[in-house]
Amino acid sequence: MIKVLHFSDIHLGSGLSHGRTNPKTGFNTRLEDFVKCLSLCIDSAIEEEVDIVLFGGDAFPNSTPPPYIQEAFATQFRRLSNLNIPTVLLVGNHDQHSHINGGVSLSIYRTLKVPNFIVADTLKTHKILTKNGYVQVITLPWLTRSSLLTKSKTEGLSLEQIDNLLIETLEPALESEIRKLNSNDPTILLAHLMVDRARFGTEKFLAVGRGFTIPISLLMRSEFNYVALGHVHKHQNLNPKNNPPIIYPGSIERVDFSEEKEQKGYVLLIIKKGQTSWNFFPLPARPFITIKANVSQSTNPQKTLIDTIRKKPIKEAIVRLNYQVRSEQLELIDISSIHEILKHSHSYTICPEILSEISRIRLPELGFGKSLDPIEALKTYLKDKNDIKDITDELLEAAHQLLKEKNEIIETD
Ligand SMILES: [Mn+2]
Repeated sequence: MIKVLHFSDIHLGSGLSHGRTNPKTGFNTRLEDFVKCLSLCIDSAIEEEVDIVLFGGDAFPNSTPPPYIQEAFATQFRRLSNLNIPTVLLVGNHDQHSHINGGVSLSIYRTLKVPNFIVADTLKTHKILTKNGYVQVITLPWLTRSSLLTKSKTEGLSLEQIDNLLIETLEPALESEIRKLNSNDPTILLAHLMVDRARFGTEKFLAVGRGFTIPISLLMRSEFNYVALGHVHKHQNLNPKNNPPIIYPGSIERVDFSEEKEQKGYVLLIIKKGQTSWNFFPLPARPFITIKANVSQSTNPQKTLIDTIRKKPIKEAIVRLNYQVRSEQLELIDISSIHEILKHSHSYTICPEILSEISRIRLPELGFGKSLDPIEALKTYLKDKNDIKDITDELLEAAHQLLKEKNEIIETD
């Protein structure tokens, strides 16, 4: 029997703008929130006496975190090393430097030869001895187009063609790792990637327009006892039949408002005689609350706004207040009293949206309930701008270029 703790997407040091300096420690409170959730994961690994810890990638928001954030990360992971718990640190897209190969922020653990630590930045099978025998972990870090393909192979191809070529190259490489496996040992695939079946929020496919995705058929293999994923911040099991479970544990703390409604946590699993059972354990991530109010029809917008805020459990939460108001109502709102109420939250932002009748009439194509792609929206905007008519084509060309670059960077989750 092998017991495993699987967690991912720590992103230590991100979202600091939602925090404030803790006067007792001098650290940003959001860094402390993330460290708390990380330390609870490590506590659990130790208390449950797991045989191995698998980290699914994205340790920090980028590949060059400041030393005090590196130190906070190392202080927690060191507890695993002290107890000789084998730990695999997989390299995610946020851990990679755009010009250097390998996971820059994590490679220090390899350089220092931290006992029982593996930094995984290549497709490789690791045969790891735990206190309960061998485990085979195939590691698949975040793939970039340049990591598998040479420039000469991709020249003149569209992004879609390059993605297809990437999958065609990955498939036999993964197959060759699978054929080398020992069928008697528990086997786990640990991968940082976007699977075509991944969802986030409500029923919305994450994959659309976000670059390279892997077909789930590549991961649904009977040779695997468990597929441990990283990258998508919403916890989900992509294979409800559990043959094998294909799990995103999600991030351990809320990185931004897009994760407002998601539960955060980690996964504990047991592989016993080829059968895998797993459980998701929630972490006490700080709540994010969006308060929406439309006071444009209210005779007492101040009261409407305060009543709306008072209905929400804002204490200790990160709050954003979005309200719609007509410009002539602005003087009816005493913003300092709104600040006074919101001060009971952990932190807050106030975003008033001033409704203007004129702009709505002028651009009906951009009206409520309509959606346009960015290029169409820009064209609609430019149609109305006589003063910049002569550079319309250049602006559109520049927009196309920007969107193309955005797709190439694939800096998603
Ligand atoms: Mn990622």
